[in-house]
Amino acid sequence: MAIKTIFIHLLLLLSGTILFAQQDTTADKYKRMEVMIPMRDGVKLHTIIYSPKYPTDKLPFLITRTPYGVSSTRSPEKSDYTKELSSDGYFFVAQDIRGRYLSEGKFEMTRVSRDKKAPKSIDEASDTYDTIDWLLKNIPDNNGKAGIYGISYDGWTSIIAAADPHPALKAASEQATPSDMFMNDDFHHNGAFRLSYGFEYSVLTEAAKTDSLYDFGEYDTYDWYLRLGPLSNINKMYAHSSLPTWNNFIAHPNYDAFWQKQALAYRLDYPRIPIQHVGGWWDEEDMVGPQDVYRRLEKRDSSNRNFIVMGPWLHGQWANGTGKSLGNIKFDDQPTATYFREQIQAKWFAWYLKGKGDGKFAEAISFQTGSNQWKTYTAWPPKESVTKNIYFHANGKLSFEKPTAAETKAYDSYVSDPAKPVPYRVRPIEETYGTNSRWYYWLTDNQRFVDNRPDVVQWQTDTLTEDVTITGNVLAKLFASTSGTDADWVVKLIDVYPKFYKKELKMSGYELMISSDIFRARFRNSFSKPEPLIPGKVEAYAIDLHGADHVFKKGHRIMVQVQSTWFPIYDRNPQKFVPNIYEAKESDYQTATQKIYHSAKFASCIELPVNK
Ligand code: PG9
Repeated sequence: MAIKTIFIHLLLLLSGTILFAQQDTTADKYKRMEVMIPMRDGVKLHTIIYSPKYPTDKLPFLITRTPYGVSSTRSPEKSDYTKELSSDGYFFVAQDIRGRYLSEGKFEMTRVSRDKKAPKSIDEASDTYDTIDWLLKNIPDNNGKAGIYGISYDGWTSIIAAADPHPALKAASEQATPSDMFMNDDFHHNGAFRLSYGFEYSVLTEAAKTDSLYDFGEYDTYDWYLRLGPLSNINKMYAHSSLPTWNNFIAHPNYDAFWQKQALAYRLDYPRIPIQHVGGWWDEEDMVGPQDVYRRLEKRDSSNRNFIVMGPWLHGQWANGTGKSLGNIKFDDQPTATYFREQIQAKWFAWYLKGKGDGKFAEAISFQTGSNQWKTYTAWPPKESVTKNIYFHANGKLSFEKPTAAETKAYDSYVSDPAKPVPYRVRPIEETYGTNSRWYYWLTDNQRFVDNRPDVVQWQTDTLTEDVTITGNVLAKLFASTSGTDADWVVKLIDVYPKFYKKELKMSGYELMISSDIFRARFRNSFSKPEPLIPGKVEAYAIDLHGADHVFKKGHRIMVQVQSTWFPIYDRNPQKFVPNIYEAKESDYQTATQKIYHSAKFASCIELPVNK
């Protein structure tokens, strides 16, 4: 250890800042130090720092900030996520954010921006700023640069740090950040409430300072949530108003200032530093966040600092293992996650923090599913893609031809019953983060499990005679009516494998969701001011199904399914308009007859970004 380092460690030990410095006894190339770093308001944040034992050069910091506890952070060379980076040499810094695990202060879910006029005010950006300031001054042999990275909540802390960066922060890799908790990520999609996730995540982070699971007392939580009845029973029977995030769901049923101020659209102006957005095509939690933030920042990226990487992954899958498959889906033996870590993430930080490499990064890198190939694009969505509508028809047909039928009879109809909601995935529906939970890969479940339910309608093409490639954004344009005064519309775009799939027999007829989402009809005119529907009136809905890069192969078929419940990931819509669904009564929940139109006038379709 250099004399300067010993001296500084001694000072830190005496000041009580260092909690623990590892004895230099192992064969690891990194040594560990545990410190409490003071923030501007006096709160101290618990931080682990791994430094190379034998640095050959001055090194940058790579920081991650998390609510999930850093004490168990392993030496960077022992974790898949950082192994490749570790061989390059960085100071790896992992910090418990305010109020979580061993950090002082109060946790606040996706804390809003501070009031900059108050000098001691704090937010996650100022906490990152103060951390970097401290590191630069107290960790010797640094090169004066820092990068920040992380997945999901840690991706969100990364992008927030980049929104208001310390001058030494030179690059951020936000991975699966949420961007808007009302519109498209963990807690709601288009205003529809993510019940099981919202409740279980509130318990996870707010029942204690460390992660907690709710004890449901049964494995299949579908039954538990159905027995729950109206949402108000969560506080009445279980949470007793003890979970701030749950209480906020009830207090803010619409897209009001509470949600708007948290949204990244409100907090980001232009890319102030280079930012890499990383997401998964089957991310069950924050699939939209990286796509949404990339798109917004791209509009004001005059210095070419904004980049996107999308892979065939579930939430954070790129951090571990090889990424050769996901659920039942295989990627022709390609180690997609390893490729990301070695060829994309490591090169990104090596360039921006050390000047190593050629600094040439593609604007958009995507693992195209179906063809199972990495692709690069000069823009996202690529300019070459052209919009083509694929239309719903009578007798369950789907085709590129526009329907010609008269509107009065041209619809498919089903009865949606909130007492018998469609399960969102194959039961048993284990607790989200519970033992053996299949939550992580449910978006790749075979949708055949619902295709004979009377409350799911579907349309499909004939067997494709040539490949259909879609690269870009998918949009559902639905013409629908209901006998009720509120409704949910769930739309799924599905790749149907051949009936006899010789390459892998168990995949024969598999119905793989490529894009999907839900829309709560009360918000059709405004997400801030819900309005009742008029029973029987046909309304037009444009439902964003987000990005995809997929080849529907020759021999497959394209299918669309529509339904009005997706339970318990989404709460049941009472189907009768009430001012606040979180306060609905049991008697408000009613059956409704839904009609999806496919006439010349009301030509429901999916807008596909077809790429030759
Ligand atoms: N999806 C999780 C989350 C991020 C931000 C806020 C709330 C939840 C996560 O995996 O961290």
